[in-house]
Amino acid sequence: MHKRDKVILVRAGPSGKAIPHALLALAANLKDKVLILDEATPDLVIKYKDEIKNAICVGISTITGPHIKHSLEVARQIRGVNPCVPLVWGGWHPSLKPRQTLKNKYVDKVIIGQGEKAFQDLVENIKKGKKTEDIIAYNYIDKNNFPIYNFKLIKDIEKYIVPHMGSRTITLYTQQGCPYGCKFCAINSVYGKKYSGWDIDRVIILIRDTIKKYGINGVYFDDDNFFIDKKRALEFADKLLKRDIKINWGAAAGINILSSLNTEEWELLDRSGCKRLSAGAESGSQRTLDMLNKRIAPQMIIEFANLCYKYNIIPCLSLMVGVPGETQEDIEETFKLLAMLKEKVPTTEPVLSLYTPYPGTPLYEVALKMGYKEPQSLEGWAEHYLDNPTTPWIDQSLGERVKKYNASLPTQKDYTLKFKQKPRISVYIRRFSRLLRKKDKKETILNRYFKKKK
Ligand code: B12
Ligand code: SF4
Repeated sequence: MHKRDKVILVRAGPSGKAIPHALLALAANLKDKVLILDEATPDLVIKYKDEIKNAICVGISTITGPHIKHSLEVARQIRGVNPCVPLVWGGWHPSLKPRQTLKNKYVDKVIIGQGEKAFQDLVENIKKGKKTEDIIAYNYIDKNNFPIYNFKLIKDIEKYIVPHMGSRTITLYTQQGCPYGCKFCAINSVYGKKYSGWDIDRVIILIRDTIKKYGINGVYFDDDNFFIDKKRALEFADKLLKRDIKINWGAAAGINILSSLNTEEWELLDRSGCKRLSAGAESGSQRTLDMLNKRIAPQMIIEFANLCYKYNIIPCLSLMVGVPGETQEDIEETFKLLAMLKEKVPTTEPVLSLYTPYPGTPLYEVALKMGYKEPQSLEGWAEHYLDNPTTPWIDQSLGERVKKYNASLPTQKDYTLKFKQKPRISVYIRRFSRLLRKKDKKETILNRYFKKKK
């Protein structure tokens, strides 16, 4: 008989090429050997059946939505290979719906919230044959428990290096929690309003090492809002310059915070290599923005996009329609804002979605009152995703309108062409042509990269 010697960690379904931050964080705290199965499929389970037969336990990470379907398929296959292996579920969905998740026959334990320490303790208990609670929650945010980027744990690191911003961009995650309380967002229901982030020196060291080891030239921060602590974000930009680290970078950012940056601070972002800022603009209607507790005004969204344009940064804006309580007028305001952005700041990359209620958010309660029916099983949650309206106040035609809008958006390449043909504001022509030359160069590197991969 073989010794049970490995912990298997699973993220099933497409990942958008984001590094499996959660799995790395769990793995970094374990004393045992770890096998990470990312973008796991039932076939991959067969490939690693010997490891699964000898596993101590399997940790499965999932968010709400189609990932659950993939996770269940993989869990079923794992059970087929090893009927006794404990299946431990964690991540956003199990954290938000622990009891319901536990009812599923492919779930033995659920861990709520940050899993590093809780999972480590559970694995030790499983090894010793000790009984534990079925739902485990260590309710804290602890920055010492943040993901350690031991990339060696990932079988094929090249898979996560994407041709984006730089020709070789990687995603990193350096903060957890958020003190703001946007009413559609789940974050506060798991972590309260606590927030913590890595020291910037640690982020800088990691980037320097990753450049050396993997030749990356772009970093995109997967943090919910890189600018929660404005001082920290600016310190990052400043230290990149001071330490002469040449890299393109991007991050998600709150428009409320970016609106308070002065000229010097915007220039610092530009000089440090900031190339992309993604922000939740959410709506063109002040009434809706207030309902969402966004702390911004439509005018601030336009100003943000303009400032990005001025400082050579691509503004990516996500917006939504169909928020509970929205009127037709509010919805039209959003379409008007999108049209205005297209006209005034054509570099803007907008994405429009239908509002989707997520459990644990304040608006979710409103949605339930307005007739939204909650899925009653883990399988039911697998059908819960954006643009699949199950909300009675959103009619089919709004869904069609959103789809049509998104389909009408030019690709990034089209934007490039637009700028080449007719730069809008003369004073920026020089800056942008510089940027475009770089972009052209990037595309050839990109093509070569793909050819090489083939
Ligand atoms: C990066 C990111 C993305 C990336 C990559 C997603 C991916 N597939 O990995 C992209 C851009 C593709 C994305 C898309 C979407 N996302 Co997203 N995304 C994030 C973000 C900002 C970071 C995720 C991350 O890597 N965190 C870092 C790790 C370290 O933290 P963690 O995942 O929470 O893991 C910890 C614990 O949860 C726990 N844990 C996690 N897994 C496990 C497993 C086990 C066994 C255990 C014990 C513990 C455990 O321990 C970990 C370490 O502490 C989160 C917000 C957040 N703060 O996490 C939103 C978030 C996960 N996304 C969310 C949503 C809604 C979406 C979209 C539906 C939105 C959209 N606009 O389209 C899509 C879904 C598309 C898809 N099919 O994946 C929601 C999910 C809410 C929910 N109920 O599940 C979140 C929470 C945002 C929010 N604030 O509400 N997303
Ligand atoms: S949407 Fe962003 S800023 Fe708002 S609470 Fe969530 S993480 Fe924080």
